[in-house]
Amino acid sequence: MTKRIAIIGAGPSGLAQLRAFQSAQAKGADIPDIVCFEKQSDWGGLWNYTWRTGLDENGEPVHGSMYRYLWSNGPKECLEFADYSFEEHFGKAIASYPPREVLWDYIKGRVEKAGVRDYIRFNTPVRDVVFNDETATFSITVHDHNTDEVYTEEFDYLICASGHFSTPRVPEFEGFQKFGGRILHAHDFRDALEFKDKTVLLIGSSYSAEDVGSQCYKYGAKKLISCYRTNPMGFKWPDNWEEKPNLLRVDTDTAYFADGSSNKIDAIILCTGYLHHFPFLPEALRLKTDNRLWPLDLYKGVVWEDNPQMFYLGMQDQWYTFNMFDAQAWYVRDIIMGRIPLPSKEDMTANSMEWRERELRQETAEEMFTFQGDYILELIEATDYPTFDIEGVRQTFLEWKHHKKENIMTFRDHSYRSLMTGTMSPPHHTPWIDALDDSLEAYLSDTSEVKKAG
Ligand code: FAD
Ligand code: NA7
Repeated sequence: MTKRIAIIGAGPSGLAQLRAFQSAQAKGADIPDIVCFEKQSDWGGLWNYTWRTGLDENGEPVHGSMYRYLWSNGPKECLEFADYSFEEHFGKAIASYPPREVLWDYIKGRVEKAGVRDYIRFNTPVRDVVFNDETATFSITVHDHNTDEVYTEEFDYLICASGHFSTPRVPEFEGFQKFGGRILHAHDFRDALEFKDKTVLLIGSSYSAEDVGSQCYKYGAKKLISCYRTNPMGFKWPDNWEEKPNLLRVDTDTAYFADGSSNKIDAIILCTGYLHHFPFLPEALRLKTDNRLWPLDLYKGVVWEDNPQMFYLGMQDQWYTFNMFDAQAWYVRDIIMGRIPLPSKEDMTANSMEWRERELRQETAEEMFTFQGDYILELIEATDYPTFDIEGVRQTFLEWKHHKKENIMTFRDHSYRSLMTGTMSPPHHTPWIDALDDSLEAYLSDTSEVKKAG
């Protein structure tokens, strides 16, 4: 009988899995039955923007953590699909740091071309998973919000691609109960205009603090204060942005920091990261990890070692994104299709431990993206995913890091060469700081947003 596969999530990872199977089918292979359950009403995962926060129209926790005006935080050349270039999608070369809507369009373009939408059951969150030892199958219970029906189906394989930047980590600081302004997590941040003319405190020193703060600066915040627990971000900030050590407490309108300083503030944005959260999984199948390059219990970063009928995609901290999800999806496909044999559980765990030990030795950003690049290369060498110039991507990451260090407010004005087509990206028509319209139309047009003098 044809094997059945369930995929949880139609974000970039789940879509990579659909495309991987479709590509095998296009080359003449028989593929299993596939059902992809997606909680949202459309595909694209985090890239499918929503204005909603809290609960969605069905009472489900809102998945989206992306905000208006979000532009890619790394060069698009580092995430380009090896089987579908930006040039193929847009019919021309485009600049290197596209806004969210442009990247969403690109993600959709590949899967529309592949014709895989019919595999997806939208508005259908997975509620519960049970593995039956006697039948070696998964009973997966879902809630179809289209018909308001809860039902259960049986599957031979389960691929969890539900993302891990959606459930916020929300620490509490002394005085939060009495603070008079707004306190929110970056997960609920949507429109930077809300903070125009305000003094905003950002807690955290990673990507969200850097980018949410930059959005607020761009759209007219009066002052920004970011504070760190371990290390400062250390960029050359604009004059109205101060970086301080950790927050000790707040009162109704003032924040007090570990260096003894204090500041009046209007709002607090917790940029304190996300939890790997799988409320639908039983203990025996549940990945437990923080946001890092090598979570344990996953052979080759994808196979659940305790039960190799279960896989996870995209659960690592991400330097590489779309092309890493592809590498993983092609690898998982080939295990399921019997093209890649799995070693014993002991050998899988031993292999994972070697990667973990190497991970623990990584200190610099350069070492970390080299580590992830080596991992991806190992996966793609085992499948027919088109190989690409990982060393070239590493060089692009290096340039990106350098450009950020030079000027955090202008790094998005730089251009890089595509590692897939060899084409140099053109500069964008408007410097990022002046480009207030983040729509696809504005980005792809030739019209500058900067008014010419006179
Ligand atoms: P997601 O995109 O999170 O998709 C997971 C999908 O699973 C969602 O559609 C969700 O609805 C669905 N789902 C979850 N639970 C269930 C359930 N129980 N049942 C059914 N469906 C479920 N990456 C970049 O490359 N460049 C960037 O500039 C960039 N910016 C980012 C900015 C922010 C604010 C965040 C949070 C992330 C950013 N990322 C960026 C990283 C991002 O994680 C990846 O680009 C990508 O979206 C991950 O894809 P995914 O499919 O693994 O997860
Ligand atoms: P990250 O990269 O996981 O970073 C979380 C940050 O939050 C990090 O600086 C942490 O400091 C800080 N943190 C966590 N808990 C606390 C507490 N209790 N107090 C102070 N600071 C804390 O998450 P991001 O949201 O920035 O980025 C996630 C993705 O979103 C990323 O891939 C982007 O593409 C967008 P630490 O250094 O651990 O001391």
